[in-house]
Amino acid sequence: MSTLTPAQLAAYEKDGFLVIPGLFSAEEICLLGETARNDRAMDESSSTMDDGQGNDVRLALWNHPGDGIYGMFARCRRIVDAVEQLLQDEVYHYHSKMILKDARVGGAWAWHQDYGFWYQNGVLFPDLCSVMIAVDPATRENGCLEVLAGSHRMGRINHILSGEQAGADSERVEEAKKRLKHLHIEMAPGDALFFHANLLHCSAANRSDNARWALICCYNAASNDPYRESHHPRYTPLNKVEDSEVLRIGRDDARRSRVEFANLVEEDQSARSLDGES
Ligand SMILES: O=C(O)CCC(=O)C(=O)O
Repeated sequence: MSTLTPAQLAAYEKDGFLVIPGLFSAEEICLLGETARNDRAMDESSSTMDDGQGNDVRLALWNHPGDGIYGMFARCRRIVDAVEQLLQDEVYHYHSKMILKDARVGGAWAWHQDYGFWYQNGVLFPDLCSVMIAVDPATRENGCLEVLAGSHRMGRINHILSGEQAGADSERVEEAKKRLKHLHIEMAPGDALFFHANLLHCSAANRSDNARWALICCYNAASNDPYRESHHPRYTPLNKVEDSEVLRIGRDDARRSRVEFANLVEEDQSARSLDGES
């Protein structure tokens, strides 16, 4: 099914990202936020890193989308058909994560490309796409995502471990900033940002009184099956669901929070396998 217009496809190709306002309704997002905020397993599985400035970068991650509301978001046609159009291939679920950027303590993310990490997982091509869905309003004040438009065309940049966080080579980022537009992507709940695996992005700490949670679903092209095992899945067929399943499962208290969280601390070696600065 074709969901994106030629103009949207051209914008993604040029800028490396595309925002679709209101892709999810207020009720869908309310059910997602309520499920996540009451999800003890998500809270317990979440891992926290120091951002180097004393704030907490906290997230929960899962590899397989599952049959709960998180899975319905990740598997629904609204997203998956669009990602298949962008990557021009069948896609599979590489993982999803909830970014738990809490009020006042939510930490900053350094400039990076997602492929800077995923390269370490035996993924040969940057044929991956992430979809960030705003659960809370994302503003400059609470640390919305920032991007360098068009930076996906720079190819993969070296990533260096500094403290607990890895980031893209800062000399390249500073030069890129002189030539590319630095944009703050403010989003309303239900808006979706599709972005290329080589797009440079970061976010500031949340110093506001408002949480900024977001669901990010990541996909890999089926033809880009990693050549070796890692903590994220190799090609696993994705069972798409109709868009109406988001509400149907979201309204079902017994089913909506079903998913198996990953243990990031033990399993994720992609950042730790990078050379460190110190
Ligand atoms: O949500 C954020 O502020 C940044 C998340 C991010 O960059 C990522 O998950 O790669």
